[in-house]
Amino acid sequence: MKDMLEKLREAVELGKVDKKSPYPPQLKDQEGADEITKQALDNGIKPDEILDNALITAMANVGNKFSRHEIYVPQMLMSAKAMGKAMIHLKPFFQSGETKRKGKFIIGTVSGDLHDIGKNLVAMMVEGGGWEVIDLGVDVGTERFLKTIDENPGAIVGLSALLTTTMENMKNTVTALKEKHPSSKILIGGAPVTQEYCDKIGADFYSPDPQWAVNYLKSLIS
Ligand code: B1M
Repeated sequence: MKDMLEKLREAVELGKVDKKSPYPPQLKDQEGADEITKQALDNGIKPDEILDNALITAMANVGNKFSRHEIYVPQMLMSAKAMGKAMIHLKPFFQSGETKRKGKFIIGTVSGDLHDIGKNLVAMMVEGGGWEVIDLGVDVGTERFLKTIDENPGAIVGLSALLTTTMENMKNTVTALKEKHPSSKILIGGAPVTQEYCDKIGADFYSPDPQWAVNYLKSLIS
């Protein structure tokens, strides 16, 4: 079982999407994230174990390699693609939590920021926790968030940012949302975001990972 997770971690880290993918050349004709994830599930490995011990680990390694200039953007993209392919198999498990919706959750990656892997994980986990998720995607400007809250009064808002440069846009969005909807609850997250930053920009909650986000939403209705 451990071998399978290790194989999956390697496939994602090297950007091997599926068997027919010619990239990377050293894994030609070998199974990729698509097939290995399916096998892992068929062998009874739990989806959260696959996520934590293979996929998230792989992406962290990818990030470290990128920082050390050992890989570049195209390689990162292939890893993200492989992770996305694996997530297609995991998604139904995260979504099958409960049928009755607990409320609405609007989520998006802030303006100027195209990273969506973490945001998608949060969206998936929150949906699995029984919430209706309105996913606005990436590069979402303040106006779009405002319009969506207007259309969904009482919805909780989640903002994700992965770049230090787009954290400023997160701040602007939080300020505008709080100005127009003072009682709205705003949850923020993303690799460079911290509790200190959350306090500074006046958001309601900082979540370092999807589970904290789910727990926070739960706390709002209990
Ligand atoms: Co980019 N990138 N990237 N990138 N990328 C980072 C973030 C970076 C740290 C890499 C590095 O330099 N080491 C760096 C940012 C540096 C900084 O700002 N100080 C960086 C850079 C510089 C860039 C570009 C500028 C590169 C370039 O073009 N020169 C460019 C910017 C594009 C843009 O956004 N305008 C860019 C592009 C890309 C790709 C497109 C190639 C790809 C994104 C693909 C995609 O998302 N579809 C990519 C990737 C994959 C990464 C790394 C390697 C991985 C990010 C990721 O998905 N991690 C990343 C390095 C790293 O983080 N190790 C990096 C896995 C994901 C599960 O984690 O998103 O942190 P994360 O989410 C976590 C938590 O943060 C939390 O839950 C998740 C699970 O625990 N969370 C929330 C996230 N959002 C949340 C919201 C919440 C709650 C929790 O509530 C609402």
